[in-house]
Amino acid sequence: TLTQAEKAAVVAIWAKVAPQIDAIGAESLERLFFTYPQTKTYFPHFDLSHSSPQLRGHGSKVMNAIGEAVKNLDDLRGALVKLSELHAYILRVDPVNFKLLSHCILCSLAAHYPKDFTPEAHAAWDKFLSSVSSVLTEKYR
Ligand code: HNI
Repeated sequence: TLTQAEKAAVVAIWAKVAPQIDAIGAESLERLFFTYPQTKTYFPHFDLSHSSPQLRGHGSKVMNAIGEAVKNLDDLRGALVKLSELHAYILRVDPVNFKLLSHCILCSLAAHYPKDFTPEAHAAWDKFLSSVSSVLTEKYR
């Protein structure tokens, strides 16, 4: 669980991301597919070229879900239950990919908000994204 200070750090950066959900989401996915091309195998039905409508659309879905998680830091499991079932039972995404996506989200945050992305903010977001990933992958077990 996140400390009060970590929760505050997550919320503070989210306030900056919220108006830019599309851009940050699409960039994070683009980083994922470019850096770890094996992750593209989950999206054979998508046009994954730079800034395609599908990339932007999916990026904003993912970031909106992160936003829901930010609003429910004390009940991540409740906030993400539907997505957890979707990723486990229907999509069957290998859990390793969640670490890769989390890393790419961190890179986008660092690139867009360099002043805000202090070591403390980095650590808080890392912990937050790994909690989100744990919830989304726990149904596999
Ligand atoms: Ni994920 C669909 C959120 C990680 C592969 N994913 C979604 C949707 C959301 C979402 C929201 C849309 C659900 C809906 O339409 O009802 N995904 C998240 C979040 C994370 C995550 C918050 C982690 C932080 N997903 C991943 C990872 C992969 C992944 C790591 C694989 C590399 N997700 C998918 C696929 C779909 C998907 C595939 C379906 C896409 C489609 O529209 O066909």
